Amino acid sequence: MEFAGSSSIPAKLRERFQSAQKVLVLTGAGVSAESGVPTFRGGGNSAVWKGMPFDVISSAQMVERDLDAVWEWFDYRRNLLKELKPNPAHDAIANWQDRFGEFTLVTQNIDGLHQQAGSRDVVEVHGSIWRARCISCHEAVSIPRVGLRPNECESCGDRLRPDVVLFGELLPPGAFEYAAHMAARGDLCFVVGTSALVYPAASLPEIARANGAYLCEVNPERTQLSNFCDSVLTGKAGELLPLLNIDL
Ligand code: BV8
Ligand code: ZN
Repeated sequence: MEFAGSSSIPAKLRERFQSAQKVLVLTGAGVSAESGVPTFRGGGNSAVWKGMPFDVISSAQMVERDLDAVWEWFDYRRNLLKELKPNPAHDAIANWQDRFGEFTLVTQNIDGLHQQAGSRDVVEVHGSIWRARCISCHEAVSIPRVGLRPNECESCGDRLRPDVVLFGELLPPGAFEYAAHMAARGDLCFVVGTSALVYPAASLPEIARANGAYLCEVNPERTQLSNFCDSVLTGKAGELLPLLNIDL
């Protein structure tokens, strides 16, 4: 395993980066931290909303119990996001999509910043804060950046809920299966800005490594995945990822 300070990219990783054909990137809240998006677990404590830990307010049960409270939580986060822009980490990853024979970007983030940076075909395994869906006919509708969010379903008139995957809910049909399939085919897998604690998303780097991919973690802190990695870049994604695009 090679450790790298913020300045240098280990030769082995750079070699793999230059020879890779099939690359998968998994991102978490940390890739958006330098854009000003609060992470869930930073500085040792986890996000709390009105006294509720985030995995309580962001849970299937809460939609049953109090959909208005769930909307309040996501409305608050959407309003935060409106002013925020992608950072150099998003830009670097967007730049990679045309560099490799096969490239797959899987994100746990619902903020849409990868797409804003120009990334195409982003696999949003936990949904998007910029969409709502009907609680009965499941028709999805996009939520405008400006103006009010729609309140009821145009097709059946029933209530809408955030089109995000809440704790205790299944991931979007086929999203995880596709991501797992691409992870198993990859020769290089980056895990950027995630504590890798939420499943099944956290199993993707394990699948990639188990199928022979070179695994690189980018994170200022160690995670439960670090010991599992071939390379660990300790630092901020916005500072480190652009270094990989510099062809020595
Ligand atoms: C499900 C959307 C089937 C909503 C989210 C197996 C074992 C144990 C538990 C389970 C299991 N399988 C299922 C479970 C239950 C649960 C789970 O995993 N629980 C965990 C807590 C143990 N999983 C589920 O419920 C999933 N569904 O399994 O369905 C099922 C159905 C019924 C019953 C059983 C099973 C659905 C999970 C999805 C939930 N929705 N998001 C919302 O956003 O509110 S999860 C949400 O939290 C995020 O999407 C993300 O996945 C997670 C937060 O993690 P990170 O993104 O990694 O963020 P975090 O803050 O933790 O870490 C940030 C990292 O960045 C840090 O390491 C930090 O050091 C680093 N960083 C900071 N700055 C930078 C940086 N890195 C780089 N650069 C920087 N500048
Ligand atoms: Zn409907």
